[in-house]
Amino acid sequence: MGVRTAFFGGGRVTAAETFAELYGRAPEGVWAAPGRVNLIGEHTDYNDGFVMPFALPHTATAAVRRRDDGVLRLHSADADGAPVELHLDTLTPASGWTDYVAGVAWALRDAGHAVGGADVHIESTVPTGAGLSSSAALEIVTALALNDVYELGLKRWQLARLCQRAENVFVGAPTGIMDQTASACCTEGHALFLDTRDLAQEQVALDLAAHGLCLLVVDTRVKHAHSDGEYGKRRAGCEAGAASLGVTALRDIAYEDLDAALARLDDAQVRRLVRHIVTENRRVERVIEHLSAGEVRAIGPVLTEGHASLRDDFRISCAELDLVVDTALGAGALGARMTGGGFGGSAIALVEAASVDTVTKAVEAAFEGAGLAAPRVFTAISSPGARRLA
Ligand code: GAF
Repeated sequence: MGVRTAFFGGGRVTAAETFAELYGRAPEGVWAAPGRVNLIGEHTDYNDGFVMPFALPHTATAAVRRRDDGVLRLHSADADGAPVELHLDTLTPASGWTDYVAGVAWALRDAGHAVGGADVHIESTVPTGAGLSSSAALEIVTALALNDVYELGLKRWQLARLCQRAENVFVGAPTGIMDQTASACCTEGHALFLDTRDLAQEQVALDLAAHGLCLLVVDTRVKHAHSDGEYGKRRAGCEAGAASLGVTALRDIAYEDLDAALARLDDAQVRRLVRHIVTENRRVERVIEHLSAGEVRAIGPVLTEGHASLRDDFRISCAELDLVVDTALGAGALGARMTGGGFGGSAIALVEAASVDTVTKAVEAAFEGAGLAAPRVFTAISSPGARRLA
C-alpha cells in the first residue's frame, strides 16, 4: 500500500521541465492528486459503511504525454536511473512504485477504454508508508491524466473505482474505496462524507481554524512489517461476520441491533470486528451531527472513542500510535486517534490552536524518551482534490 516516492518541493514547473529533459519534448499537461487524512470512519469502507476523509496539501504530480505504440515509460523523481519501459499488452506487477501507475493503465484497458501508451514523470510530496494514501494519490493522478489525454470522459467516482480495481487486482492489496475517492473527490475546506455502498457524497464544511482549532497529524514513521496480511485478515473476518449474520455487509447491522447481533456470533474475534464496524459507522454519524450543529470541539471525544475501538476491538494499533494518542490527550488534546490502515503510520489529534506547541513538544519528548526516532508532526489543512495544473 506504500510507494517509494518521497520527493519534496515538486510541482508544475519542476515536473514539466524534468519531463522535457527525460523525454525530449514537452508534456501535454501536468496533473496533481492529493494524499488524505481520515477524520473518522476506519476500516468501514470494505463493509459498505461511512468514511470522512479530507485531502491534504501534499500531492502526487504527474507530467504526461500520450503515445500510441502501446508503450508506457514511467519515471519518478525519487527513483534512480532512466524511465522504466513497459508494454501495455504484457503488464505484470513488479512489486514497486510503477505498479500503481501501470495498474491504472491495466484497469482502464481491462474495462474497455482505449489507452495506447504514455510517457509519465511523477513527483510526490505525500509521505510514504505514513497511512496518508501516497499510493492512491499516484493512482488517481495517473487516472486523471489518462482520462484527459485519451478523452475518455470518465467521472471522478468512476476513476476512483478503476483505481481501486488496480490496487485490488493488479497490485494485490484488498483495500476499500476510501482513499481513491478522497483523492479524486475531496474539495478544499471540506471533509468528504462518503457512503461507500453507493458512493453518495456530501461535502461537509470543516474550518477548524475559524473555531480556534487545529488538527495535528503525527506520522510515527513506523510501519510494522506484518501489516499487509493483517489488513486482509480483518477484511476476511468482517466478511465472515456479515455472512454469519445473514447480511450483505456489516453496514446492514443497525447500531440499535448491535447487542442482539453480537449475541448471535460464536467467534470472539469476529464479535470484536463486528462491534468496531457498527460503532464506527455510528461515530461517523455523530461527528456529522456535531459538525452540522457547529459543535466542533464535541468531535474530540468521538475521535478518542474511535481509537479505543481500533486498539481494543479491531486490534490494529501499535505502541507508537498509542503513545501519540495518550501523550496528546495528556497534553490537552480534545481528541486523538490513529488514522488509516493501522500498524504504524499516522495518528491525528484535535487541539486548541493555542496548544499546538505544547502538544507537539509533548509528543516529541515522549518519542525521544521511548528511544524512538522523531515523529513528523504537521497541521492538516483541508485542501483541493485531484486537478489539472497545466
Ligand atoms: C487503507 C485502505 F486503503 C482504505 O481502503 C481503508 O480501508 C483504510 O486503510 C482504513 O480505513 O488506507
